[in-house]
Amino acid sequence: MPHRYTGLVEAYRNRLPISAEARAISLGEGNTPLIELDNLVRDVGFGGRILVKYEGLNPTGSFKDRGMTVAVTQAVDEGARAVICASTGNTSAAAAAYAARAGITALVVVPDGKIAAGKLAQAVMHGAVIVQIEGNFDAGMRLVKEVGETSPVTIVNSINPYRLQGQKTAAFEIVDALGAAPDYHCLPVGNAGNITAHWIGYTEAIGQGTPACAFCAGDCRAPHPAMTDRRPVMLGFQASGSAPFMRGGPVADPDTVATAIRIGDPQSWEPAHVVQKESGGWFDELSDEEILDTQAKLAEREGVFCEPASAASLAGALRDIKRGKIADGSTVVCTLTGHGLKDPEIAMRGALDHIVKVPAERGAIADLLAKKMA
Ligand code: AN7
Repeated sequence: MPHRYTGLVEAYRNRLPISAEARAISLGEGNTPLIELDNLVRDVGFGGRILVKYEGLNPTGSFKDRGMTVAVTQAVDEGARAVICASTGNTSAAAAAYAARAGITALVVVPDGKIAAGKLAQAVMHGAVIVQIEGNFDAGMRLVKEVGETSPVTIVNSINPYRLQGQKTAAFEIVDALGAAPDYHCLPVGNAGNITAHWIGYTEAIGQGTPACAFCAGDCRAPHPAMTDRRPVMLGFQASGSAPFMRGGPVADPDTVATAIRIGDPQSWEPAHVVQKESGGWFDELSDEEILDTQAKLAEREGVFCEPASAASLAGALRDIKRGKIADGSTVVCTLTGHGLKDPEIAMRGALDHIVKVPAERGAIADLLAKKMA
């Protein structure tokens, strides 16, 4: 039987609060690979498994597509003609693409500078109205909420509960792929929408509802058959210069090389604490240097290229394995939230050290190869 994968809304319609008649606005998102990190596990001498959920392989290159297909499908079903978001980059890329697909307007509010080139390029190409404000993500978010109260436009940031519903499907895919939930699940944390969405997904996967879910609020009236009998310990990692969960409150002027998670006032503050408490997990922070080192190590040792923010999940996991906070023998899943090509400037910083200039002669290249193989 021919089978064309047509995205999350079709794949999980019976687990999403979307009407049976709603036309799915999809780009074939989801169904991303769960890659086993054999080399790195050997390098660090870990007796368990580390797998990365490579969300950078979604259509616009980040996990935001999971949330956006559901949020835009619902918005269009309700008759919306425009969507709006504040964004550090990936949400705006996804909103722009799905709005283009639906034939509606996307207005994206981005911080002044500090947005990765690839993400801005996407918003431009998909024809979004791009508004650059004199302020950071948090200021943009406040502005978008105000506009949403008075103008006929649907907010597609993760405060839109349909976003988290779409993003919960990543947990379903992981449980499907492993046959059970992993022992630990590590994510980079900005607004904390994604870690909350994963917890909703894992909780539904054991046949229950969760207080973090805006639809069932812990009292799921239509529980689905359990797919697994346990949930992972959830670990959330922030960049040190932008770590409100570590400081115990908002950070006024967040700064990090991982611009995707340059967020000082997380929108899912309370739900994320529910996740931490219910799962027995923790938050922690990583320096920019640790984040970039891990991004490079993953690319060099495993052939997997993620953007800086995404590397925070693996950097945290590797450190907690080393410290013994993650038990040896465990199965650990790290979400790689975005593709490395999103932020070419970061990747190219070290390029001059990597590129060797030689005359266009066979001998020069043969010499180089011989040196490398020696
Ligand atoms: C690559 O695009 O908030 O904790 O405006 O792009 O759910 O916020 C991006 C967030 C992690 C954090 N990794 O997820 C935006 C935006 C990447 C991201 C996060 C983001 P949340």
